[in-house]
Parts: sequence; C-alpha cells; structure tokens
Amino acid sequence: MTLQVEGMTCTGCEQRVSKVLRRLDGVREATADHRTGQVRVRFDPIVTDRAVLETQIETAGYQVTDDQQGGSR
Ligand SMILES: [Cu+2]
Repeated sequence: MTLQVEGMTCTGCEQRVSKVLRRLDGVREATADHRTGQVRVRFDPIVTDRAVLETQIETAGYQVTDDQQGGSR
C-alpha cells in the first residue's frame, strides 16, 4: 500500500515516519520518500489496518492526504 503524506521535508522525516510504522505489530516493511511524499507500507491486514498506520503518521506530526484506498476515514 502507498500512502500520500504531507509534511516530510528531509531524510530525517523519512526515518521518523518509517520508524514509527515499523514499530507497529503487523508491519513488515515501511519506506518513506520525502521528495514524493509517498510512504510504502507492507503489512499484515489481519494484525493491523490503514487507520492504525494513518494515526501513527499523524501522531508523528505529518498529514496523510490521500484516501483513495480503504475508505477508512
Ligand atoms: Cu525532516
């Protein structure tokens, strides 16, 4: 899944976002790119879901701007 995230301005932001996601149960891999604002996440949908990931990203201080997949909002 790819999330569109606003507010990442440097590699430090990429690391912060990917770190909070990787820490979650069920997340296998998370890679952020501040230039495109995209965060790619591989996760187990039985263990976690998109809403949990979005909450973590927003708690870390960034905005998830795309909602085309999942309709969790
Ligand atoms: Cu930054």
